[in-house]
Amino acid sequence: MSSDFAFDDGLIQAARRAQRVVALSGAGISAESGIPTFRDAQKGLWAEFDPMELATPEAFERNPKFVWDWYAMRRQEMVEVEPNAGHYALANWAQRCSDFSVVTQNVDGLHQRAGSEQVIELHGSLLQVRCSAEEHKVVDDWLELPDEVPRCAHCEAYLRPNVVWFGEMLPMGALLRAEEVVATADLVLSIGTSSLVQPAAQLPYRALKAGVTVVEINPDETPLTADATYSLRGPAGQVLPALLAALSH
Ligand code: BV8
Repeated sequence: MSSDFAFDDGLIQAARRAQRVVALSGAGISAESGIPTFRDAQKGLWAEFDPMELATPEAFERNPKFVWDWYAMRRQEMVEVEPNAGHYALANWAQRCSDFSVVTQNVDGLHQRAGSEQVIELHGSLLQVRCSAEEHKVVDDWLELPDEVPRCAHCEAYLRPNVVWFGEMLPMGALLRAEEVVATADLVLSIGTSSLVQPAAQLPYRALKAGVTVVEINPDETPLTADATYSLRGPAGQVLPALLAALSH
């Protein structure tokens, strides 16, 4: 595949040798699948609301139906989108490594649909719903009601999306595992994230501190750009397939 990306030889050598690879991904890797990032304008009913305000326990407390419907709309959106070349490139890259982990901030499940097997979801999953009162009680099916939020069949509390809201702790197991894999990797890719949301934004710095090569892939600069070992300015759906192709030349 011809590509107009000329990769630094040092990057190609490091990526060719890397057997333990970690891909950290943010909303930007799903942008080319048509899913708006949190920085893009929201659509419809929620257009004038900042997602950072909506993705909070306070918003759900204040207006559970409004927040529930925002997630129901985003879940519905998932039915119509597909993984893109960036997701597939990561799934293919894993074939040439002994250990390839995806650590994602995304809740859209597209890495799994593209065939990635080791996926750590730091912020939960849009496709899952749980009881708002019983912490880890994921509910497989529920009845969508026109005028109210579905309730837990067990305890009658509202159901809620099984995602991590702002101000909520990340699932500890996922975070610990993510910290472990980045610190013991040969190569870390930071793809499509504004590197602003904590504690996910700390992960590339853990890798750098452990002497691991960190490659950022983003059309824009981010707070990580100055510190990354390499920073590639471009969309993940083009850069990742081109980088993977360059490894097999
Ligand atoms: C916690 C699930 C602590 C929900 C998400 C003040 C008040 C309150 C909290 C805080 C505060 N200051 C700091 C905090 C902590 C807060 C935080 O980091 N805030 C920041 C923003 C200031 N973090 C938290 O609250 C976390 N929890 O800290 O708990 C705690 C301690 C003790 C006890 C209790 C609690 C929880 C954070 C998780 C929030 N949930 N998602 C849902 O999805 O609805 S985060 C959500 O927003 C996304 O998952 C994503 O991670 C994040 C950012 O979204 P986007 O901007 O859309 O995406 P991203 O940042 O990845 O940017 C897109 C990038 O892609 C851009 O750079 C763009 O250039 C690039 N791009 C675009 N196109 C492409 C591309 N790249 C490649 N290819 C392309 N084609």
